[in-house]
Amino acid sequence: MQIVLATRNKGKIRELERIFAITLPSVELLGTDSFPELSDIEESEDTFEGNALLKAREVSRFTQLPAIADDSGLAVDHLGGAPGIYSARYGGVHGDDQANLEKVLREMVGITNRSAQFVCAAAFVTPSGFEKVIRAEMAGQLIDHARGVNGFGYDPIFVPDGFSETSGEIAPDIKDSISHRGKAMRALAELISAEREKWA
Ligand code: ITT
Repeated sequence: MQIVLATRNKGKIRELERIFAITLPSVELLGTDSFPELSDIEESEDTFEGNALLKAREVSRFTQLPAIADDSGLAVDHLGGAPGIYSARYGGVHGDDQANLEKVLREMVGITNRSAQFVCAAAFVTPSGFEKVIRAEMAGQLIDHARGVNGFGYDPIFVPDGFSETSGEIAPDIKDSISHRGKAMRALAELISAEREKWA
C-alpha cells in the first residue's frame, strides 16, 4: 500500500517517516517530491483541523492515492494562542524557523506566564472520499534563549512538561513518544489499520 505524505516540511517528514516505520511498517510512504507538478497549497482555513484536511484532500485528489497531512503549530497562552495556525510564517517568511522563534522570544521578554502547547491535527483522506482528522497536543514552557539542535521550528525554545531539556535537546525517539505529532499520528495509524475495509 502507498500513502503520500502531504508536506514539504523536512523536519516533519523526518518525524513522520520514523513514526510510520513503527506504526504502519507495511506502507510505502511517498513524498510530495515524487509529484513535481503538485503546486503549493494555500492554507486558507482558520483551524488546524481545517488546514490539515484541506492539504490531505488536495494531495489525494491530485495523486489519486491516500494522503496524510499534518497542520501544526505552537500556541502560546500569553499571546492568546499565537502564533497558532500562522506558526510557519510568524516571522514574515514561510519556513524561516530562526525568524519565527526570535519573534516569539522578543514578544515574551519579561513575561512570567510562559505556558505553551504544540498542537497537531493529522488528517487522512482517500480518493474514495474516506476522511478522518485527529488532534493532539504537547504542553510545556517557553525558555528565553534557544537550546539544542534536534527537531525543527520552535523546538529549541520549548521545554515539554516533565522534562528539563528542550524538545530540541531530547532524543528524537523520546520526542516522538510525547509529541503532539507522535500522539496524533499513532492514533491515525491505528485508525487507518483498523478501518481498512472502509477505505481500501
Ligand atoms: P507543510 O504545510 O508543507 O506541512 P509547514 O511548515 O507549512 O509545512 P504548518 O503550516 O503545519 O507546516 O506549520 C508548522 C509550523 O509549526 C512549523 O513550521 C514549525 O514552525 C511549527 N511546528 C510544528 N510542529 C513543530 C514541532 O514538532 N517542533 C517545532 N516546531 C513545530
